[in-house]
Amino acid sequence: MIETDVIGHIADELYNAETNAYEVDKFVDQFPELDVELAYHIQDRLIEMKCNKENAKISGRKLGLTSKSKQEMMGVHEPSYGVLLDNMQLFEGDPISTKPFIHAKVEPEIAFVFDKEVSGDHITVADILDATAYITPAMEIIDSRYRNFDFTLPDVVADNSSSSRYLISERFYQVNDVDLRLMGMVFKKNGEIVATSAGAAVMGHPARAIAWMANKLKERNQRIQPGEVVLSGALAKAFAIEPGDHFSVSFDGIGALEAAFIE
Ligand code: OOG
Ligand code: MG
Repeated sequence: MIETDVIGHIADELYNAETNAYEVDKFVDQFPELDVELAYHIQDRLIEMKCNKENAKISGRKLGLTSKSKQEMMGVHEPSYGVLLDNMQLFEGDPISTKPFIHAKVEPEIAFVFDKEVSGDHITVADILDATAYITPAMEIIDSRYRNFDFTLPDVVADNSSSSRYLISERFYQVNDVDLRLMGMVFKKNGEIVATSAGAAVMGHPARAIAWMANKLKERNQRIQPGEVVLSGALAKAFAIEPGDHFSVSFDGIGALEAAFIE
C-alpha cells in the first residue's frame, strides 16, 4: 500500500475499534513500514476524524510510558504522547460507566494546566513551569485498541497512546508550592493501597516529560496552547477496572481525586 493509504487504513481501523469497542491486532507485523514518524501521522489523522465525526475539540495532551513502572509493564522503553479531546473529560463525583470500554485500566497522573503558549527553541523544565497556571491530581483511563494491550511504540503512538478518558481534580495548586520530584503519591483500589510513588518516577521530574513532548511537538509545528491540560504520564502501573471498583489518588501537598466505576 502507498503511505497515504496506510495512514487512512490504520486510522479507520483504530477509529472503528474504539467506536464499536473491539480489539485489533497490532499493525507492525502487517505493515513493516510503520515507524514512529508514520505513526504520528496516523495519530493526527485519527484525531482529525474524531474531531469531525464527534464534533470534539482538542483540550490538551498526554504523555505515556514516562515512568519505569509503565515501561516495564508494557515492554516499551520510550515515551509517547497523544491528544486529549474535550469529549474524553469526566468529572469527579459522576459515576463512570464501564460500558463504552474494551478492557480499560486506570492510572494515577498529575495534570498541568497551561495559561501560556509553550514556545522557544529549546524548551526546558523552567519554561514548562513558567507556562503552567496550576497543577492538580488526575486519573487517566486508558483503553488500548490492541488485543491484550500488546503493542510496539509505533502501534501505541498510532492509537493516540491508548487514550480513552481523563479526569482532573477541581482544586488547583501552584507549581511553586510543591517540590514536584519529591511529591509523594498513594494510589488506592477499593480502600487498599495498590501503588505508591513520587513525582520523580516520571523522568526525574514530571515537567521534564512535558518539556520532552513540547520539543517533539515543535518539530511537527504544534504547540501546547493556553487553557490546555497535559497529563505527564502515570507514576505507577495501570490497574484493570471492574464495575463496582473505586479508585483514589492522593498526593502530598495537592490533595486527592476519586473515581467510582459502575456497570
Ligand atoms: C500506553 C499509554 C501509557 C501512561 O501514562 O504511561 C500511559 C499504554 O500503557 O497503554 O498513558
Ligand atoms: Mg497515562
